[in-house]
Amino acid sequence: MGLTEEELQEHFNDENGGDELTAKQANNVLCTCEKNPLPTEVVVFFENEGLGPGGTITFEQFKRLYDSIADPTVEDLAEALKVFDRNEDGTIDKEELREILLRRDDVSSDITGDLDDETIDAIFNAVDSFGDNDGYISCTELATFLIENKTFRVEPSEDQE
Ligand SMILES: [Ca+2]
Ligand SMILES: [Ca+2]
Repeated sequence: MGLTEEELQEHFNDENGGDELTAKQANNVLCTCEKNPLPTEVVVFFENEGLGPGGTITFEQFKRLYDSIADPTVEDLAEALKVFDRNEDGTIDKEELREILLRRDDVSSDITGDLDDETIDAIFNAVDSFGDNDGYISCTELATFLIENKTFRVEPSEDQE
């Protein structure tokens, strides 16, 4: 496991001609390198680098991203998700959840634009009922949900199964 720096650089260059990569492109390269990150891990890395949606990373940053991807435990991911608890109240409210989902899905799919309130409500309730159903989402509940439902996709205006 693990590629040499030369191999990494080659994969990096293949994606965008050696230029900086968006979150989606970085995710593509990670998958090529058989890292298979949770989309949320890439989003958290970009956020911690001070990069919002549309931000791009250099090869140096990509190397650090590559090294940071490692099948996170619930505890690891919950800790990382705290960066999105914008008002630091210990819970992820619907607006905070919306931002995470939008950026995550921008990484893993071609969803763009807004998520309507009904979609956010449905996902919020799904995450909470996956946990303790107390009307709030903790970082731990969200991390558990994202790890247990790796293939979970936001599908606006689709009925829940
Ligand atoms: Ca919060
Ligand atoms: Ca809860």
